[in-house]
Amino acid sequence: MSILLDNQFKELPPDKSVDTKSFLDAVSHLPPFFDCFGSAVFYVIKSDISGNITKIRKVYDKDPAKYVTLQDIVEDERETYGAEWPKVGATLALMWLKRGLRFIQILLQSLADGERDENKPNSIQVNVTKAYENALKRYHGWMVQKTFQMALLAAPYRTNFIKALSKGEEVKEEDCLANVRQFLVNFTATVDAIYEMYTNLNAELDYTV
Ligand code: CIS
Repeated sequence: MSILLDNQFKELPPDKSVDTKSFLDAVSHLPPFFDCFGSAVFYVIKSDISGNITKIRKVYDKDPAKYVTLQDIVEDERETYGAEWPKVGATLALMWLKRGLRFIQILLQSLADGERDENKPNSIQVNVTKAYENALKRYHGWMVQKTFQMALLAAPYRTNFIKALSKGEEVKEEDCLANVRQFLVNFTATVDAIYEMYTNLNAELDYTV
């Protein structure tokens, strides 16, 4: 069975609010996935994403009835933190987490669309680079961009990546990509909704790290 279909995101309601508990449950399956890549550079990414998730969950666990949606958390922190907001708390953690999720969305969409380097058909570097340039590069200074270059060299081959998405089973590429397309429906809608919320609440920042 596919890891992606085992961890589908929930369909959004008409008001596009994102249920905090379902969101946290879905994204918590992401960090363990990095263990199958092997290279040390992925531990850095894993720990960054895990830190974001832990920070959001800590706020949620304080009062689940109050923080039913992600927007409840961000709006509450706007009141609580005043001038410090939005570069603080779960608002900051979600700001960065959504960029990582956008990266994954673009990467998976690019694979599903069949984009590839005809000279290196078993490489996903072209897909990873597209995702990076669209989702993360503008927020990264020179040093972190170098870290990306290292991660790119350690990127798995397409066949291994697809096998990992299929829990190590041998599956036809086309079957796996069909699962990817199905996963992307609710995943993309969720990531889009979080981006829209940050724009509407004026919570987006564009500093570089
Ligand atoms: C397959 C090849 C992938 C190559 C990936 C290359 C990615 C780019 C590498 C750049 C290295 C980034 C290292 C970290 C940089 C951080 O400095 C930066 C800023 O961090 C933030 C913190 O998060 O800084 C803030 C202060 O300014 C705060 O400290 C904040 O933390 S807070 O607020 O919580 O305290 N962070 C970033 O730039 C974010 C980097 C995200 C990178 C995401 C890369 C994802 C790669 C995924 C590849 C695998 C795809 C797998 C697809 C599906 C798997 C399915 C799994 C199950 C289903 C789960 C559903 C999601």
